[in-house]
Amino acid sequence: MEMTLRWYGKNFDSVTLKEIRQIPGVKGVITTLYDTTPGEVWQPERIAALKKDVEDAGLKISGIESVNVCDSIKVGDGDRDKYIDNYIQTLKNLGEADIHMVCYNFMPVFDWTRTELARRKPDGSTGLAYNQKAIDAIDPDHLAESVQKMSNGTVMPGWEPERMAQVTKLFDMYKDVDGEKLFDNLVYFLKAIMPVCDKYDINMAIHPDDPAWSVFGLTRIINSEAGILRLMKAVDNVHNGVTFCSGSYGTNLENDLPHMIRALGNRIHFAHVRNLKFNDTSRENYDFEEAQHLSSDGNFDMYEIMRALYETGFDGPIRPDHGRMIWDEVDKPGVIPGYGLYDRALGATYLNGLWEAIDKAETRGIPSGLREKNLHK
Ligand SMILES: [Mn+2]
Repeated sequence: MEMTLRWYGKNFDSVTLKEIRQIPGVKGVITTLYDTTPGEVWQPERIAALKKDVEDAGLKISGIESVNVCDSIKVGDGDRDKYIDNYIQTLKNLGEADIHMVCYNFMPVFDWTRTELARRKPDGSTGLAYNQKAIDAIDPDHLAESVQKMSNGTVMPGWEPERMAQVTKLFDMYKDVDGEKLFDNLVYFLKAIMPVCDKYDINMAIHPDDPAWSVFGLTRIINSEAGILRLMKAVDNVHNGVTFCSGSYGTNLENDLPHMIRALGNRIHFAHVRNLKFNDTSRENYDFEEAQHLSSDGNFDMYEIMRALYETGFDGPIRPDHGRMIWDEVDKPGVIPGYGLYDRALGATYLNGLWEAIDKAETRGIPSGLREKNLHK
């Protein structure tokens, strides 16, 4: 595996490339052209400039998160072939720039959904959280006001007031798109882009729905083992692969994360590894918050997740995922919720430690006599 950090680009991210390079074991970044619109072709000179920024700092581009897929492709309207051609051109331009991993998602209208961006924990740090009651209190006819109230005035990415007028139109676009239609449109898109991925060896890595169920009546399909394996089979090409995001698949406790990793095997091209802490798992008051990466701080066994990745021979980029805000970082201008420096750096270090321990136990071996003796203590 290759440890990386997500970086939004020098005009958008409060974290600098110099800071990222100083995190032990981090050699690359996962980045994007944050100010492009879904559907637009990424121009070679802009990709080259981004690459130069990263390489001048002594790092490499380990992959793109994300090249977003526009709504025409997702709903499969009359413009989709035009936008697929644009997407193919973007992939070609990335391939020419020696970039070989592209993360994307196929969620209608909204990307990830949380109800709080800064829930305070007992130690004074803050993190993102989800509460079902807050979601259920939203009146779909007054989405903008409800969401603002819900997030205490902080605006979630993708929920900006100026986008809200558009959102009503978007909901309308998706009103006849059920799970089967969305799946067919995704397969259509993937089949169309596989030739350029084959030519440039680009690994497409679909990000799961977050949370792992449908929200606001919009259908979502990439949120379970059966769903993702169905997609792998429908377009059976190694370049049709997965971003394994533990914090997204893991929102549904029925998803057995290590089992999913082993089932997906070499189709995992990118990993987001983070922990969640569940406070209530009843249907009406389902509540979880993003926890520190450590196993003991949340509900996931991080060792088992890393061990499953190790055992499948995972060699792609991996990154710690959303971090908490600690050490007063929240006051830094431009800091993106979940994407501060410090807690993600701690996450990277912890994941590197787990990986080293797993690797050394495997490659050095533990004398079996000793193992047995300890087991029976
Ligand atoms: Mn993720």
